[in-house]
Amino acid sequence: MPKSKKDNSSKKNESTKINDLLPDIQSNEDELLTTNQGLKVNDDQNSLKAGSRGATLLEDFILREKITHFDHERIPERIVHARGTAAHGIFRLYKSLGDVTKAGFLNDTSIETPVFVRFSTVAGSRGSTDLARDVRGFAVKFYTQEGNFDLVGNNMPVFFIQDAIKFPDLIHAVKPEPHNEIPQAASAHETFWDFISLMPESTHMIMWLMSDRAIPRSYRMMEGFGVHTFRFINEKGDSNFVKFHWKPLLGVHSVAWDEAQNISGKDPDFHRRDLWEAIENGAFPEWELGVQIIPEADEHKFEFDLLDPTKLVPEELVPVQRIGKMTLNRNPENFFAETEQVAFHVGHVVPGIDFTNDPLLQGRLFSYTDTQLLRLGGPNFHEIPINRPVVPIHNNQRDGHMRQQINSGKVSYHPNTLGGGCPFQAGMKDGGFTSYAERIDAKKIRERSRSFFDHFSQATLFFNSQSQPEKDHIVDAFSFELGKVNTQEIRVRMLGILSLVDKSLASHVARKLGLNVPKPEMPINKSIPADGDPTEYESIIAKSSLEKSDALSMMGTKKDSIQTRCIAILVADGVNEMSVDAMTNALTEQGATYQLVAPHQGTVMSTNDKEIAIDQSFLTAASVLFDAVYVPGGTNSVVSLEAEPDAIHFINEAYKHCKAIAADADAMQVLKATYFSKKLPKDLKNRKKEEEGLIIENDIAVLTKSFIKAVAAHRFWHREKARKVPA
Ligand code: HDD
Repeated sequence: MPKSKKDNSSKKNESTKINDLLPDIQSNEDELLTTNQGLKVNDDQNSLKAGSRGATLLEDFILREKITHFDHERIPERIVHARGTAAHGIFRLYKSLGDVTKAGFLNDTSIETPVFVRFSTVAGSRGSTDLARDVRGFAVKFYTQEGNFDLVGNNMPVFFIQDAIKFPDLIHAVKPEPHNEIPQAASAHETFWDFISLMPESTHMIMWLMSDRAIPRSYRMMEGFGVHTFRFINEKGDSNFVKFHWKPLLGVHSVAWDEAQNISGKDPDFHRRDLWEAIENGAFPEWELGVQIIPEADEHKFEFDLLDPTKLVPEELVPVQRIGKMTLNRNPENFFAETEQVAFHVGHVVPGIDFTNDPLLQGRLFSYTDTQLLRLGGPNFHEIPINRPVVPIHNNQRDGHMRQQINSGKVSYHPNTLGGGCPFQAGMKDGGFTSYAERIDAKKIRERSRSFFDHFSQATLFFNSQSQPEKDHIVDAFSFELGKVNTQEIRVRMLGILSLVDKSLASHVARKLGLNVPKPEMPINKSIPADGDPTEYESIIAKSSLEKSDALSMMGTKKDSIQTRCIAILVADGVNEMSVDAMTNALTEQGATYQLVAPHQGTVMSTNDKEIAIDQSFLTAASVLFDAVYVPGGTNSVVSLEAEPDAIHFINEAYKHCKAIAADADAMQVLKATYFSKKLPKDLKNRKKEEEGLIIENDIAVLTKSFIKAVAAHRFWHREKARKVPA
C-alpha cells in the first residue's frame, strides 16, 4: 500500500446501517472449527477412508459438507456491471429541500443517512480489468428512515438508447461476440460498431464513451449522474423535474489511453485497489450531491425533450445546486456478502421522489427486480443484510427460498379482522407513498416521439466543449476502436455519422483509417418513427443554441490539490536521504502518498549510511501505476539509476504519459539518459523557458513547491504532440 506519513487508519464510524450489519459480521478469531451444524471438527484435512490408502467412505459427512458447499459457491454474475467494487459511507444534507421534496433525508440537515456505493464497468466479466474503455456504474443505496432509495447512475449523463426495449440488443452488441467470446471488456469490435452505426440516437453517448471520461484515473475522481429526469414531490403534492449529479471533491481526472492499456496488464485491480487503499488510509473519498430543478411549467421550454435519456440539461441553462455531501469511510467486511450481493433498483424510491415517463427509465423499473430473482436466487433477496433497509418491514408477503424472517400469527392477507387489520395501510400523514397523479390522455401506440429525434446537436455541443487535447483523444479513440473493426461498411457508416457531429472529427478519423468520409446514410430501422420517416439525415439535423458548455470538459476541473496522488521516488544505494525526506515530508503534508522504487527490494543505504526501506523494485512497479516521478540526488544512486534501463524506461514512460517529473539538480544526469534529454535546461543558472511539468532544482524548497503544483495540474498533454516515444 502506498505510504502516507499520516496514520488515519482508525476508522470507527457506526452508522445505523453498520450497526444493523454488526450482528451478521462473524470472525473466526480464537474459535474452534465446526461444521455448519455447529459440530466441533477434529480434522478437516483428511477424508475418512478404509485404511490410510483406502477408498474414501460415503459416510464422511465432513468431506461431503465441505465439498458440497464449495461446489455451490458461485452465483450468476450481473448481466451488465459484473465487475465492480463498493464501500460504505454517509450522506449529509447542507440545506433543506423542503420546498420541492418531502423526502425526509433531503429535508432534515441533522440526519446522517448511511449509504453503500458500488462502482463498476459495464461490459466486462467479474474478473475483467478495471481500466477498460467503458462507462462506469455509480450506484448509491441510501438507507433512509423512510426505506431504501437507490440512485442507480453512471459516470456519464446520457445513455446509448432512448427506449429500454433496445437494451438487450445494445448489450448483446457490446458483450464479447457469442461465437468465440472475444473480446473481453472492450467495445472495439464488429458487433458493437455494427449496432452503433445503425443507431443514430447513440451518437451523443458515443462521444462520451470515446472521450477520456471512459478511462477515469480513479473512481474517486469521476462524476456521477442519475441520467433520467426524475420528479421531486413536495408536501403539497407539487411536482418539479430533477436531474441528479455527483461532483467529486478531488476533481474529474482521467488517464491516457496507452496508460490504461498498460495498467490493465500491470494491475487490473487498479481502481478497486485505489478505492480500498484510500479508505484504509483515512483519505475518505467525497462527492457533493447536485440537483438541477426544473419547474413543471418549463417542461417544454428546452430544445430537447426532458424525457429523452440521450440528452443532458446543460448547466448553463439550469445550474447545479450542491445540496449535500457523501463521504465513503468504510470498506466492506466481505466482498461477496456485500459488494456481490447488493441489489440496486431504480424503482427503490421514497416519498418525495418519483418517476417520469422516460421510456428507458420505465423499462428499467421492470428489469432490476427481475434480474435479482435470478442472480440472488429468489424473492427474499431484500433480506440479505446489505439489502435490508434500516427500518422494519411489515407486509403479507411470505415464504420463498431462504426466508429469514419468522412472521408470527396466522394472518397473511388483507383485509383481515383476525389480525386487527394489520399491517395498516399507511396514510399520507404516516408517510405512505402515493404515486404522482400525472394526467395521461393518449393513444396506446408503439412509436417514438418526434421530440426525441435530434440525435446530433448535443453530440456536437459535447465535441465543441472539449479542449484541443480532449478532442485529439476522441479522434484517437474512434480511430482505435474502428481500426479494430474488420468490416469496411461498418467503418464507413460510422464515418458518415461522425460527419454529422463535426466534419473535422470525421475527416481526422477517416485519415487514420485510410478512408474517405461518405455522405451519411439514414439506416432503415425502427429508430425513426413510422409516420413520415425521414430518409435523409438533413431533415432531422438540429443545432444546439449553446456553442459550448464548460462543464462538459475536464480541463476546467479542480487542479489545486495533490491529495491521495501517488508519487514514485526512484532511488538506489547512495541516495541522498535529505533529498528524499524533504520531498516525502512535503508530499505528505499535502495529503499525497509515495513509494520508494529501487533496482532491488529490501533496503538501500543512504549517503549517511542509513538504511532506507524500499517499497517496490523496478520489476514489480511500473510508472503507469503512479501519478508522478521524483529522482532525488546522491552521487552513487544517480550513477546506478542512469545505468539502469528499467529506471530510464520508467521515467520515459511517465514523460510519454504527460506526468510531472522532478529531479534534484544532482540527479539531472539520470534525466539526461532519457529520450527527452533535449528538453532539459543546459545550464541551471541561465534557464530559458522551461518545459512545463519537468522540474529540476537545486533549492529543495523551490523544487518541492513547483513539483506539488505540477502534480496538481495532473497532465501536460502538449507532450503528446511529439509522439516519438521509445517507452
Ligand atoms: Fe442498468 C445494473 C446503471 C440502463 C438493466 N445498471 C446496473 C448497474 C448500474 C446501472 C450502475 C449496476 C448496479 C450494481 O452496482 O449492482 N443502467 C444504468 C443506467 C442506465 C441503465 C445509468 C441508463 C440510464 N439497465 C438499463 C436498462 C436496463 C438495465 C435500460 C434494462 C432494461 N442494469 C440492468 C440490469 C442490472 C443493471 C440487468 C444488471 C445487474 C443488476 O441490474 O442488478 O437489471
